[in-house]
Amino acid sequence: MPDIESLLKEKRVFEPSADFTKRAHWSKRKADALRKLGAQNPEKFWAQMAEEHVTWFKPWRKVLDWKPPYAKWFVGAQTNVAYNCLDRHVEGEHAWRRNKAAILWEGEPGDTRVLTYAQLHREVCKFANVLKGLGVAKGDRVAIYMPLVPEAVVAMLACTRIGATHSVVFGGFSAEALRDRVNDAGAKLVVTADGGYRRGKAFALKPAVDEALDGCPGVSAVVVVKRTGEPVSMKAGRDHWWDALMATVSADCPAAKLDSEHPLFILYTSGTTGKPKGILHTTGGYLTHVACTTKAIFDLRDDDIYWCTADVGWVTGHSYVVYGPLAVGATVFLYEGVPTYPGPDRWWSMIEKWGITILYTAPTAIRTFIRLGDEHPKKHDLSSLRLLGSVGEPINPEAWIWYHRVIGGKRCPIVDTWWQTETGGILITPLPGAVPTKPGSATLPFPGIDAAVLDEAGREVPARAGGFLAVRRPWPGMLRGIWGDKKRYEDTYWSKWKKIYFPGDGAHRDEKGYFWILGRVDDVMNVSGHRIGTMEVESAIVSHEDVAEAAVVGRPDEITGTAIVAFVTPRAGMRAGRELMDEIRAHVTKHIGAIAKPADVHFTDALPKTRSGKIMRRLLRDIAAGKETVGDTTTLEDYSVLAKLRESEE
Ligand code: 7RM
Repeated sequence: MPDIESLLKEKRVFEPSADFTKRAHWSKRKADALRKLGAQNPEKFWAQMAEEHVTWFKPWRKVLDWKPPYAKWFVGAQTNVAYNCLDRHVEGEHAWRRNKAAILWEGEPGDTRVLTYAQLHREVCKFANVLKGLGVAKGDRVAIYMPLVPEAVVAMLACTRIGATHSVVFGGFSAEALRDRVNDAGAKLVVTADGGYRRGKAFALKPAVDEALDGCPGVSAVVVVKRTGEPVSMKAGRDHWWDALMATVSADCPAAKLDSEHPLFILYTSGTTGKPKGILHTTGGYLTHVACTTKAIFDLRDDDIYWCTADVGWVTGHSYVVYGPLAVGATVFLYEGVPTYPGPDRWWSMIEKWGITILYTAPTAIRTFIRLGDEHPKKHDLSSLRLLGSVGEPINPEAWIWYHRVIGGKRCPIVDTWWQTETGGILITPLPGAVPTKPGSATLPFPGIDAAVLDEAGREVPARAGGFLAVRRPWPGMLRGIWGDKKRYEDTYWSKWKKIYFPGDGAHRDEKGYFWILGRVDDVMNVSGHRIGTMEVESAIVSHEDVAEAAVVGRPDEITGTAIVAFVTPRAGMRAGRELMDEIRAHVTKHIGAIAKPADVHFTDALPKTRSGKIMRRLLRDIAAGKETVGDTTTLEDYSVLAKLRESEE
């Protein structure tokens, strides 16, 4: 388990300030009572959350139907996610929110847009009618491949309004990655844009869609948002401009009454081996989970301006940019571009300009800003901020303290939230008005969540001993499966112990029961908060004609958390050198995306393998990080390989 030593040295404790506690939605008293209820009667706790945070068309017969490892939540109930995110803020008790900003958006070039709840509701109804007009029906899958523009949110909500299941594919993925995901989900329609802006330049998306769709016979229509105005080719009969279609439809589209377990979205995430997993989430339980955690953890209020910096292509963008915040009627800020354009103070200037009150971002971003220097945030008035959040990877105490001091002005609580694509919503987190925080710890499970640190045999480990993170009871936002692969769902998450969920992370707890997450126990690399499977990168590298074999591992990196290091064996007679190195990096960018591009490429005659032929990435990780080899090497087939690899490092 990495980092146990350094984490154990962290002794600082930050009590919630009296100011914050006084106003918090979940006071210490409320949090304690709910924690108690969640432990004694979790179904009652979640039912209470479901009643308080979600509007239902039809009540449930049963809170939970648990046939491990399959859970159904709020059985027999009906609701609609778009209805909860929109309609109930424009009619009835909260109709005053009609003219409240739902989305504040800033493009990278500096253009801005504001959509009120009434306007967003109207756009979503119209786009839902567009989808229907193109033959999309309840249960169909729709792929969304877009830059971070408001239309991406409109498209997601429009799907949920009619019961189509969306699959958002991050706009930074390549044509090939898009093709695989479109085909795996069986999507019949793709929503995209001509392109977007990044680092001061327009980038194209539509050509990648055209390339991908060459191999997607199931897709019958493409809707294209005009963002950059760069020329694109439009295939007659298949491709349609967003604006043209929107001009033809009515703004009247009632929200479908959907079963609580109706498939809401599929989101692909990497595993240790094989192709990406399509994580499936459903309607009522997911909505309950994200709505109540958003309210409790971000303490979201009607006068907040909330900014979660994630792209909608990742789960954080689903749960804490779109569904959670809109369900509670918040004002959500969205920014299209990179943090450092046109200068290193872009984020801080936007926080000042828009009066952002809550900022939720990733440690990798925080580390980037630390390196850029304090002068950039210090140039701006950040006094509107009242709460900060962190997600995606363990935050090192130094980064936590910098975030607290330089960005939070020492007055903002920090919520370090642990969760996964699979968990749907946050599971381990501080409650900002109730739980004292410790830099580097995600603190305690959310009420109703039974998290623990277990050993291989499923026994709880003593305080400060490393073990496997586990969740012992089902929760409403949990994944319902892997799209089209029941066995993989059972094997990946439910085979380590009986009836206990295994997230794949290592962790330990301290004497106060606080959780300290140590990262993935498998080989998945977490680059800038994005999980990338070694297998995916390796197969991309090996697909280069001059490459015989490849293994990739992560090594610690100050900025991105993990940097990808590739060990490559060239085909016999092929020159190992600068040129091939550059080609390999370009090749990975093409096949997966720039996010997976190896930071280092080392050429080697052979890779360390077990006798059964498995590459021992554990040993490569030590070499990549410049450490001594620790642990068992008895399964290593050829010891001389290790020595040679080390030599080539020196
Ligand atoms: C939300 C998200 C999940 C993996 C997870 C962890 C790591 C996420 C934290 C964290 C330590 C945190 N979904 N992780 N949050 N580790 N502290 N607060 O990131 O599916 O993309 O990744 O990310 O390893 O298993 S994810």
